[in-house]
Amino acid sequence: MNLEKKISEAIIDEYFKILKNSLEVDAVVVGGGPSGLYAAYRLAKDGYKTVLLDRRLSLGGGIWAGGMMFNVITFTEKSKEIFDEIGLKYEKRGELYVASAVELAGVLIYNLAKSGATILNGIFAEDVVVKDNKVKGVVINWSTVQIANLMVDPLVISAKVVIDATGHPAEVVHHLAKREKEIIIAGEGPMHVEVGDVATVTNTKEMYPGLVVCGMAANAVSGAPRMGPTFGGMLLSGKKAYEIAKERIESI
Ligand code: 48H
Repeated sequence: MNLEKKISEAIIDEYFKILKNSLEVDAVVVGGGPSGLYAAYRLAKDGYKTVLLDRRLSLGGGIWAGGMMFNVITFTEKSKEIFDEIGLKYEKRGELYVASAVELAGVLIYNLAKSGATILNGIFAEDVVVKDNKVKGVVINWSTVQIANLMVDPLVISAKVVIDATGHPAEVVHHLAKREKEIIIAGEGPMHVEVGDVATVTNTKEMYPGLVVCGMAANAVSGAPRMGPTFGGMLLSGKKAYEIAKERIESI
């Protein structure tokens, strides 16, 4: 019995099964921060074939570090319901609610993992597929290829809808904007918590047929302010992205 061979074979077979099953899906969510994790979880929970990509190995994006690496996050009354829905433990502190950043990341990742979504970590979206003036998928590669600055041609995941949940850099929208001159990126505004937290939801939209932008990326492309370590808007934005994506998928 060669157990070493069996372990390697099991990993290779299982991963290739996952990858092959991800080549044509309903939704690709690029970015596993709070907004992307929530959007992907809801889509997969509804039965849509969903892939979430993150260039890092660990999902969670900016959640873990709370504010300046103090691993506590905040949210306000208007988003309390969504934190109840995901089952997060929190405490009231004046007009704010506070919770463990680690627990929030854990709960969102756990919900996603149980939802049936495919999680491809260590893989990034380096471009989009555009056909007939619609985004039809993402061009993917290993993050290590990017880190090592290697010249390696990518592969593709086809999707009915792509969600840009890449946070401050709004990477997917930027890739598209390089070619589609009608896409104007206004850039992120300076800190204004009350405005920024609401604007991230208002700015969650279908930027281009087949491409939805959410979370911090939604403000980064719309010229709206940042909001610091408060996460209610992020989850509500993920929820709105899920609703828009669902409508798009159903319309095809
Ligand atoms: C694959 C990618 C790619 C790519 C990036 O930044 P995030 O946490 O995203 P959001 O928008 O859900 O949450 C923002 C929040 O964390 C935050 O930063 C806040 C509230 N800031 C306020 C302020 O004032 O600063 O996560 C984005 C994720 C990360 O995990 C990246 O690794 C990943 O996306 N990512 N994955 N392909 N091209 N680009």
